[in-house]
Amino acid sequence: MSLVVAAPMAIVELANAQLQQQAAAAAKKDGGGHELEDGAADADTSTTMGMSCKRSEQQQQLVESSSSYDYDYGALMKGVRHLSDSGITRLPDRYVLPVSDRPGVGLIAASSTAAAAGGVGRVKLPVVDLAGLRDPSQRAAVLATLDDACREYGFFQVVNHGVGSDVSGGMLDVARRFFELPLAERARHMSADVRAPVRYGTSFNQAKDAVLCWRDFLKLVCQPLREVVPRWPQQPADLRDVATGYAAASHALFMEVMEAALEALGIPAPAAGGGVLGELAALASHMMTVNCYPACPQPELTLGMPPHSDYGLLTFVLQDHVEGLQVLHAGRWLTVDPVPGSFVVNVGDHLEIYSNGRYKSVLHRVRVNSTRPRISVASFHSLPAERAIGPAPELVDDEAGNPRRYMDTDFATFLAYLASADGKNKTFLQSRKLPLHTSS
Ligand SMILES: O=C(O)CCC(=O)C(=O)O
Repeated sequence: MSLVVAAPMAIVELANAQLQQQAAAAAKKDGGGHELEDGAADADTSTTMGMSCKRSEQQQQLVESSSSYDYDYGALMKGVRHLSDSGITRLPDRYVLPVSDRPGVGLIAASSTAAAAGGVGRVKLPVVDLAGLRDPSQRAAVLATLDDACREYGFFQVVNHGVGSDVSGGMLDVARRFFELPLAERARHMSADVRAPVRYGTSFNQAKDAVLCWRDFLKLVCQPLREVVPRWPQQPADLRDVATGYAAASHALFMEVMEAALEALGIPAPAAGGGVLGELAALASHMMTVNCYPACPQPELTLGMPPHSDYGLLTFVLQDHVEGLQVLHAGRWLTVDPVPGSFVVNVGDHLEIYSNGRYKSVLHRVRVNSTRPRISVASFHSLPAERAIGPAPELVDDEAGNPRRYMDTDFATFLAYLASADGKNKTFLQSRKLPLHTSS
């Protein structure tokens, strides 16, 4: 990555860019005595270096000494919406990050840097205009923007995409109403099985996080859509209809942007039904995570989600009007300005591997705030889990100085990484990198 922040993005804040290290020993049982799959909670969508949210020895002692804010683990597994609704005014110890991992670290330095760079406290991600992409006279220019964004930031926003506000607004609305349901109704969907078509839970990886994150989630497997929908929640009564429409729209958008990304990478368009696009049209993996970040009594001490990258090809994030998503760029955490009606799109680990490192799967995290609850819907798109992904042959050329940079990867490799010692010290992507024999 370049060490200079390029023009389209304004710097919002400088936070510590260090990744957190391995969490303390995984909790094997939740409060209700249910067995939890080790490392499974977010294995379907995201990867951190180790499982972040390390607890310092001092914090551990605090927890063990049972302060009044050290809630029982089982109670915390009811989630942060439950805690927030109970009117707490202090963050339970279990959510307090070590000082060096807190979101405000480096803020003062960031403000002055932002001022020097003319930043106004908001980040505008590069804009990919799909109306332009659909216009033959503008397509090349839009592809160039997409290519730059994926190389430099790994993030961009998509506008003029044609997904109606009834579809995306409806999705955000039904998501909000889901988290307003009584806890007993939401809790019906708790599951330790990562392959379950529906899973409700809390934190990032509730089976492993030593420090919990201020997030509740609902994960919906979206492929094959017709088969999985009957297993989705029946409450709110319109959830299945609304989420089905949204999932179909998200998949169509993904296919269009993926086609553009392959063209921008210079990978020749295959005959109909061929190539990666043909495979994706026949069978893709698609998971939707609905995130709920309630107002938090002490947001400066915790995160809604720790630094992580996404496992698939592309992720599409729909967010309400409340900011919170931060992207790591050139060692700085940049807060994404939620542009109404747009989707924030990011490159996942699979696309970094497939592009042989030309496109970047970058770390991102979520901050929370003390007054406004936030809802986001992240749609993770990729090839089927068992399909091994390696660099596209068109992008590997030893003689031109483009050696193969990554090993082949599939979901089994990912699970093995989570269980291995490597998971303590490297990101998943780092673990898939081949040693290069040149200085580059
Ligand atoms: O809430 C957001 O804006 C981002 C969500 C995210 O990064 C995720 O679900 O992996």
